Amino acid sequence: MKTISSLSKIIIAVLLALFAAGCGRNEKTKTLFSGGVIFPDTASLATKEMMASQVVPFERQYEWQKLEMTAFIHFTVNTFTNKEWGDGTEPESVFNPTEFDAGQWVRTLQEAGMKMVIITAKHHDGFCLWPTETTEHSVKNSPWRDGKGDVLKDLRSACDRYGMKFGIYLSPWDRNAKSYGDSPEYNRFFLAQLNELLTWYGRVDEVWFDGACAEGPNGKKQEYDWEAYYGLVHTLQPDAVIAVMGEDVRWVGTESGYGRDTEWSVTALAPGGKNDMKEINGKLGLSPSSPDLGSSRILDRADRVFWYPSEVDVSIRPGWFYHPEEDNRVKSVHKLVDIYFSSVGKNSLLLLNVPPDRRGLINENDMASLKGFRSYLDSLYSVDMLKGSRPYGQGTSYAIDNDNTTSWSPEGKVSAEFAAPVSITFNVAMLQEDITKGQHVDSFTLDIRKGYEWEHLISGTTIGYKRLLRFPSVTADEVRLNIISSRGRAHISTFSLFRSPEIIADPIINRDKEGNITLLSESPYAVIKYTLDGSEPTRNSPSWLNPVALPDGGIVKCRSYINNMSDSGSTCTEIFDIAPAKWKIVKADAPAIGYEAENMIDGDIRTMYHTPWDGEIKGMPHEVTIDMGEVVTLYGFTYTPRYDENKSGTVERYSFYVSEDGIKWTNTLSPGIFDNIKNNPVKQTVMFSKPHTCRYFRFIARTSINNEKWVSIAEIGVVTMPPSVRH
Ligand code: FUL
Repeated sequence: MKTISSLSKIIIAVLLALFAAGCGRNEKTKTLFSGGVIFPDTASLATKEMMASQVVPFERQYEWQKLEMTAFIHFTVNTFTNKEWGDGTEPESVFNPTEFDAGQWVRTLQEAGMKMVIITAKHHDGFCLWPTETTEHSVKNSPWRDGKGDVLKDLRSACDRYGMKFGIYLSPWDRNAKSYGDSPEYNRFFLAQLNELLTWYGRVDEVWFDGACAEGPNGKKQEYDWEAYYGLVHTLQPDAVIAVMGEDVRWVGTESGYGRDTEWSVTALAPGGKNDMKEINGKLGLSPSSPDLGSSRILDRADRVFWYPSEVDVSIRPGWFYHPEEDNRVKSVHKLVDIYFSSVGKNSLLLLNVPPDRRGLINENDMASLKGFRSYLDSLYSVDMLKGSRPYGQGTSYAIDNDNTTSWSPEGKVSAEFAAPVSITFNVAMLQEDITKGQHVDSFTLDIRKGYEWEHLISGTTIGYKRLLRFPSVTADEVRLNIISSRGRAHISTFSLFRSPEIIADPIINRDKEGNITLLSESPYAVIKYTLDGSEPTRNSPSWLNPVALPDGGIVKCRSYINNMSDSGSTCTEIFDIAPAKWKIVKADAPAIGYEAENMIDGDIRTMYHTPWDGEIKGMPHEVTIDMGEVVTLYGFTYTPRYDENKSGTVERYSFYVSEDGIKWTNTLSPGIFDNIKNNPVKQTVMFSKPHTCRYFRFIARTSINNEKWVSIAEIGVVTMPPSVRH
């Protein structure tokens, strides 16, 4: 932290322009609606907005929101089979962590600032991490601790040791249970599992029901008894929130880590999985991924609203489970900080997944990123420059809460001033509403005054539980918060200003079609040091100046240095296979204009091949055949989904053939599926069970994530490096 400079008076004027005049008048008698409210049939939009602003969280939702950051642990047979979704046929014998230590997980996560740990007690493969009495498919039939181990028990006692809350993820979709699809029987089985989890391990603070299910059109159709599931949780663990396919906590709608800019915790989206709720959402055309769930435009069409706050779940690695080839792809401190500002800073709770490895430990690389993340946060929040200052001025009503943070509920158009003892330079603002009184603010701006001139600093929309804003450093004599519009009287509980430590952007590693590597930095004046032999880049490594040729593939590691080489960012790694320099498209369905087939072999993930989506179009399957121009040994292939936000045409089911002569073809694997690509559309690497010598390959897209007739491919690539070299 730099020191705070010369003494000056900081005045913060709060201008409030509440759109509904007089709405605060009855503040003391205002009715609050816990959890949600149904509008009267005749309600006008203004009435709906007012009623929506009176919706407040249930106590358990409020307690949950205050945690801000929680952790996910994805751990099961997939950890050992290297899969994202097991199919339920995995033998129990594969589950055998060699150095299992739940204490190490909880200590690491607690030190990183997480307040709860949620474990995948059972993922889609059906394997239970606790010695359940409901199935044989559990730890008790694994070699781990001779079948005497219980992951949940160890986790529970570690949570007690480190003062962490404890949550469970139980996948309704179960690919192992024989009864799955026989609805009443499976519901009984699921309730029995839930009952064990909610009674054997003490207090549970979050129950996470996943919505995923990928059984094909001919697969089993299970009707879940949500009513009974929720009822059991409420009876056995009344303080636990039920998340995602639950009624208390909403999935933000993406697994990228980035929440909405405008995030209302009061939504027209109806919570949970029950049929009446699904019907409401069907009528409004809403899903958790809809861009807008709570604006006035949506309220206008809705007949009720709910307190349904958002949870941003994201993995510290590309996948949810541990994969050794992702050891180099752990999110950097820079990325984690970015995610923090886009989740916690946008009225959401961050649920960060940190998957233990095959030893049963959180990997060293993940620990390093978490450590850096925590020290960033400590440094960011070390000095609240407005701490202790209090609003004053005519017409201001205010209160100072126990934390000595600023809390005020101005009514009408008033100005309030804050006095701080010293002048400040800052680049982060934090605002909070007291959500126990509802969410009100719809838009606001911050202004600063330097000398005699006021200037606009930044605008924002919703605040909610917490809003963080970042901007280039400013020094100001006065700061003004303008509430531009609000659903009734605002209740601002915190207004703080901080100075963020400098954080070095990750270098971006690109390779073109010919195989030339370019390294880019967003940090001005950064010097990028790199290596090509797998070693860690240091000050003494070569500096990147011009493109470096890497047509045959290899490993690029690089790192940005700033401040005369005294500070550096995280190491970024990219493993490249052979460049598509000699590749030719032999066959591909005609592209939509501007989305040529060549785009999928140009090394640029920002361009894509896309088949037409309009008019008379050819449906699935779409087939592409590529001539690599030379005979190579293939160990697998890669598919990179389109880069933009719109994921339309992303492939889900596929086949992959190879050929030496372009005439005789070999099928490399039975038709495959990119597990979880719909929610987590990252680059997919598929390894074959044995290598194939070939010059041509054929990728057949059989279905896309939303069953569209068209296909989109940003890049298609091959794996010619044996797995032993890649890790
Ligand atoms: C998804 C699942 O399918 C993923 O495997 C992961 O568990 C994620 C948190 O939720 O729906």
